[in-house]
Amino acid sequence: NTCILVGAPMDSGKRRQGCRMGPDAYRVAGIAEALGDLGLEVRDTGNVSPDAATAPQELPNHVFAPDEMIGWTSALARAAEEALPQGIPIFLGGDHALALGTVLGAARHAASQDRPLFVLWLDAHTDYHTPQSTESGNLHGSPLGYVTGRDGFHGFPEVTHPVPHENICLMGLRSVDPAERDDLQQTNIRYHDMRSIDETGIARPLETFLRDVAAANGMLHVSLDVDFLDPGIAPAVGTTVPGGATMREAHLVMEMICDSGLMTSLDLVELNPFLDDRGRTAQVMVDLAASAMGRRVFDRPTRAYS
Ligand code: DIR
Ligand code: MN
Ligand code: MN
Ligand code: MN
Repeated sequence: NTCILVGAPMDSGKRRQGCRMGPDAYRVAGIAEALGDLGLEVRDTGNVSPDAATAPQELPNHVFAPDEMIGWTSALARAAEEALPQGIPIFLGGDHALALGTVLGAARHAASQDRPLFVLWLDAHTDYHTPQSTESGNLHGSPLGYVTGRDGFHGFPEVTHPVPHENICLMGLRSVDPAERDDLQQTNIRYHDMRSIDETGIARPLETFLRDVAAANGMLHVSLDVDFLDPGIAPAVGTTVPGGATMREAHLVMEMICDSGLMTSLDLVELNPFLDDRGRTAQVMVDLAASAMGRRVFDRPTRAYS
């Protein structure tokens, strides 16, 4: 099994800067070593640079860094399409706007394999905005709107293979803008806010989703936003929201993903090392990635997911 590290030092998805330091923070925290210790072959392809692009007039004026956003999206989609045939890419963010590109590329790759793409979105937020619905103008709140094929992303690469809403599962929600909530509720996207996770536990809804991915012979892209985690264990993010996932919940999610054998690509996003406390958030994210890739305390009989 090969792991391909792809740095995306991107800060264009929001006004608060610092996520561009994320890829090197993961490297310093020892992500390659942690994965190598699991017996995986690890290749670090360095950092992606954005394509040159100019946004068209139709994009609303309050959208932040539209040229860079379009350039990152095309470059990262290409990087994802190039990496996926060679192993499991881990995209080292960078803010969550990098997922416009990584999921677009994963969807193209899945289509080329005649397989459906599924997306697990671990986040405090739903990230379902369009350039028109976003109040902040920060497109890190829009990747799921883009990859599901919503209108309004003028000048962005065409979404030729939109991800079906029923193939997307969001977990960890606790900060949802009114426009996103109303639009999401018109769809059959799967969402689990923190209240429902408190009521059912996190394992049961995840297992249901993973079974459906397996039954459809799907590819699975996992997008892990630092703010999925409780700020107490993960302070290095610009948009902390109290009441997030515990280390135990996040760890369980990652080990179940590993057991399923279904994950084909992973985003680690929104780490802002400028806000960290002696590197501990970077370390938590590296530990979670290692768990998703096979680090474990004891072996367990592999669950039958098909
Ligand atoms: C907020 C923040 N919903 C926005 N989104 C974030 O600006 O649209 N997503 N932080 O992870
Ligand atoms: Mn996010
Ligand atoms: Mn978030
Ligand atoms: Mn672990």
